[in-house]
Amino acid sequence: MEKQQVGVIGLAVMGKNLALNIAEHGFAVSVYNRSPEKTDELLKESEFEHLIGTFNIQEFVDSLEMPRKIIMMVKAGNPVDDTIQQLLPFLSEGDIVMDGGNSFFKDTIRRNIELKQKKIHFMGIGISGGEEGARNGPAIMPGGDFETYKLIEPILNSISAKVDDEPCCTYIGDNGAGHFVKMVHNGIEYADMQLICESYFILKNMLHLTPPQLHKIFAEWNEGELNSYLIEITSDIFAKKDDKADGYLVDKILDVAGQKGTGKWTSQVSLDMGIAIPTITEAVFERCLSAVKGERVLANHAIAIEIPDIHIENEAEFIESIRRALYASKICAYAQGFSLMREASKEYDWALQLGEISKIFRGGCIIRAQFLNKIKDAYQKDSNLTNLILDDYFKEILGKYQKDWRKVVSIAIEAGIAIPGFSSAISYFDGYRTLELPMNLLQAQRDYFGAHTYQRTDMEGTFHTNW
Ligand code: NBP
Repeated sequence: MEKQQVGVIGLAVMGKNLALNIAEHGFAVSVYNRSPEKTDELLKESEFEHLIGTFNIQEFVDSLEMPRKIIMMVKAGNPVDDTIQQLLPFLSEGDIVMDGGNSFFKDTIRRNIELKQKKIHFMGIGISGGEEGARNGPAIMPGGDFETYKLIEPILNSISAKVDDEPCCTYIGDNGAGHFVKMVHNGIEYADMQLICESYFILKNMLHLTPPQLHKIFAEWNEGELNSYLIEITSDIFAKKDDKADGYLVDKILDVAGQKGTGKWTSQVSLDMGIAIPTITEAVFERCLSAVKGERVLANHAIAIEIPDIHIENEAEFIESIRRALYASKICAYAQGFSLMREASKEYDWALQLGEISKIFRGGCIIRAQFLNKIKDAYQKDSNLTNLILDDYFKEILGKYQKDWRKVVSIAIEAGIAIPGFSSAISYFDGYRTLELPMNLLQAQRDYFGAHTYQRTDMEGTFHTNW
């Protein structure tokens, strides 16, 4: 029997759709899943003769041409190690094992080393776009040896999303680079979603807008510089009527957010590296805060404070100010994510091409947005750009929008509306551009209680004072 070109292990939402996508692009695919029901299900759904099901690991591996190209789409964590262990006895030198799940990049670095010792090529491949992306074209972030990447590039390019006919797939860097970039993508996604939710929160609570009105506003925003997948789906969400009761579905959904961990990892890694990503981290914290609904209900009853009722004179003007505040905050959130990637590139010697990364984020993935073209342009102008907010375009926008941004943040705080994303973003902007922060006092405090020493502005050296 002729051998198959690619194998996919793990046929839950992502693996199933990725296998169909690969088959649709003409590649002969073998699939395998631990529980056979999912394999049966996929075979029933598939219309491709060159997509074949296998029901044990040996049959799966034997069905593939050499060097074998195997994409794992199993749950991140131990299942990835388990699957590798199950594959190993049947693999040959030079075979390529790819992990397309959301693995933690340090696990990917470890697996890369372990498999290299066994002469198996291991690639950590970030795949973004959820179910729809996996089926119709995701953004793909491959990390590992460049030579191995070249062997799988034709497959990855053909199944990826395309923007202006260019594949949303590019080699990211060695070992864990692909999974690192996918992790930061998700961190940025957390912040982007949080900022959109805060805009909604202000519009809903201060202007008392209804879902159809919100639908219209977000649809209009999607026509301009905020144009993005997340704004588009937000507009759609506001239009959705409840099919179980009267009204709109968004109003019936419990305000408790879930999370799977990639946002948390991004924040944890940023703390380890000492890079400030407050807007991304606030987005993680806000999901945590939302999760303690019981405590929040108690607090709501216990804390009876008077909140001023603020009347907005010019609604249209205020809506435009919120749009500007959202765009400015979004720029800061992306600047934070890209700063983290810049630092990681140095720390792990990945030589990340931030312009190329912003290019592949333009299609397939959840944060796809017109605005990524501006990030691409910024890095094309200066590949060593220290921080996105120093680029001419972003600098100009932040300068132009800062008045509205400040107004929205202060009115929302006055009105008792929690906006951790907006306020952390503007504090990041102000902190980053401020010549003298109050850390002179902090250094004095540290020296006072812990003899931690300090430096002076007027002389060289390290000083300690007996306070
Ligand atoms: P899940 O993350 O829900 O994982 C389910 C798959 O893992 C099933 O095929 C399951 O097999 C398999 N599996 C488990 Br659990 N333990 C295993 C083990 N010990 N050995 C072998 N297989 C095992 O699937 P998903 O939502 O399709 O996501 C797959 C990967 O892609 C994850 O890393 C995820 O984080 C990532 N991702 C997901 C999305 C998304 O939108 N869902 C987007 C981007 C990336 P079984 O059927 O036998 O239980």
